[in-house]
Amino acid sequence: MNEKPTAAAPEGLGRRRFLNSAAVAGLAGVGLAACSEDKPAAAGAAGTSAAPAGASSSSGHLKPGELDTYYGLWSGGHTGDMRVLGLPSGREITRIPCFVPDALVGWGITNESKAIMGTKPNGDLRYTVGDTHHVHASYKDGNYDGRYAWINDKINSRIARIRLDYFTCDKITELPNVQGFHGIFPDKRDPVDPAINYTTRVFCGAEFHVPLPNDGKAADKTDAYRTMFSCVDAETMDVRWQVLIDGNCDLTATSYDGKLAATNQYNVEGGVKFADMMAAERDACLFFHVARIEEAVKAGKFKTYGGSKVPVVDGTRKANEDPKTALTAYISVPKNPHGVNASPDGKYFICAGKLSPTATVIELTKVLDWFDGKLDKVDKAIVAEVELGLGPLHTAFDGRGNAYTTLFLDSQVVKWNVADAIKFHGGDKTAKYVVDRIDVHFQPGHINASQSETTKADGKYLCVGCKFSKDRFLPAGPLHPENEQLIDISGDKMVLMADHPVRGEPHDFIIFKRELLRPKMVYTLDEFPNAVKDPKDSGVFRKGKKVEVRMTSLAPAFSLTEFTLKRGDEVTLTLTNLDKIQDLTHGLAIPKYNINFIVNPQETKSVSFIADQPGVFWLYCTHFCHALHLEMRSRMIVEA
Ligand code: RUQ
Ligand code: CUA
Ligand code: CA
Repeated sequence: MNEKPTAAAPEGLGRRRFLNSAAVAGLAGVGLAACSEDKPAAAGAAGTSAAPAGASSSSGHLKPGELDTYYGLWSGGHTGDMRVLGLPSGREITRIPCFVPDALVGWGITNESKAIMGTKPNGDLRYTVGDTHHVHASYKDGNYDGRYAWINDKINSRIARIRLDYFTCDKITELPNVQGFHGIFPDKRDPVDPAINYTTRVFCGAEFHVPLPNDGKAADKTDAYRTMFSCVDAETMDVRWQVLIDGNCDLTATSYDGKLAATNQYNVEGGVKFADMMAAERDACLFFHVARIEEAVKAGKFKTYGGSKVPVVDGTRKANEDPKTALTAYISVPKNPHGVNASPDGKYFICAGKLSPTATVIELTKVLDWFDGKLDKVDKAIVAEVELGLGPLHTAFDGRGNAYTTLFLDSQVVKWNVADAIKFHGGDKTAKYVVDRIDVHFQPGHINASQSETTKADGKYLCVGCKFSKDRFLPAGPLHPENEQLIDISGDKMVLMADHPVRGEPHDFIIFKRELLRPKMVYTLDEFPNAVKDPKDSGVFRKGKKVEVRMTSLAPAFSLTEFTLKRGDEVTLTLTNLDKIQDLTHGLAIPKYNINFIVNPQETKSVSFIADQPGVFWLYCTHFCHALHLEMRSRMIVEA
């Protein structure tokens, strides 16, 4: 077990070698300590293998052993998690639980995950449902920097942060004063300090307007309902400030210079009934002047609402009519728009019309001109409003000047050229801005292209999230999967490459080059203050009724073969996995105590429970780790 990884046998093979030789060693009764000489892999899967840099065929099908060239981060929808895909194959590699418990990793079971998810005073989880829609990652110099991704929970207005080194959720923040938190986008740099060329804020738009405070006393006063746009600190995950607005927020976009954020609005009417929300012919794309908002907060020009201490500035139309002091600008766009996306050249935001067959192109320098008093009407920042087809929703980009918009009602993707659309809108009716159309199956919502909303948009792959799959897959009962379709956009014509069923229901996703991530494949013990660093530190430590059980795992054994508790003990069990080899994960289940979780190499987790059921309980390893995996058990005795 002391051979060093070679180029021909990359570190990723550590576990296979381990399994082969450790099985023999284990069966022969030889100790396994030598295995820890196997070097933990530092930089992991991305880019270390000899896999060719492309799909083997136009279907996106990769040969066995070939690695994908792109990562995809997908929202899981109401499974409340984030999914990690490899592209172009479309293979799902893992799911990262954040808002909803997960029985594999023990998310919502372990003390560490419960602390992130949030608990009630009795220790139970505060929420066990979630509805994730939008995933976005942190930026540096206009491209993803591999630090973080963020994802929203629409149901309980929470934002989760995923560390992209370990692919785990490390913080969750609940936004105050709002409901229906939907759009999310990190800033791409600081609006004033040029040295800060990376993400420090995440903007969050909330859809539903509610009475403020929402205490059940003012449900009838619907014209006093408001929603807010929130700014969350990327590092601390505290809510820095909020903006009170008219209308609602739907999706969110940010400019490459850090100066502007925007949200599209489908309900400027402020309707609380279905028909009221579609009354107006035009709604809005609402812009936020980030630097001015932060100045206003600094100057104390804010209020607070309910029990929250978060400063709230006034971004309503009435309070922001003077461009020289305005914090916000409402640009009129038709009708119930959905989606606002930033073009990779940094020039435009594009709103899709949904109930209007158009897309509206807004030039950002002109929006800034309005704020500077150099443009008399902010609506003059609209440089194109062109027909695309029925039900336009979301837009992606190829970095060659083309936009790709989903047409929900037409079940199509339309490829159109932004510069030609602007020419056409400007009066040149010979400008043919529609380049291509392709049928998709069926009713597409989200769309994204490889590297789309970065300065490195590369125009290779386009993925379309089709909301209905009808007859595209084997029938499997009334719940149909959705259909994620992959399209090759490297040529003039779009080419459909593959259908992929996914369990409901992903919304948005991002696709980026695998080189941008350097995941760590093994933890370090020091990351866990409660680690049990040596099997000799294992044992049962009692202080009255409070009992700590500390143990380690090292294939194929737990450090405690048995331990004894008394009925009624308040137990905290801490488990550190001392195995150092990549992919050597153990699980720990406690029958009848509703406990299961895994520990990855060098990881520590803990669970707390009351030993209220007397008897003998076989704790066992739930994650296949070794030829003697079945034998990997510990006997928990709870005395009556
Ligand atoms: S929304 S189908 Cu939740 Cu992203 Cu547009
Ligand atoms: Cu340890 Cu299976
Ligand atoms: Ca409307």
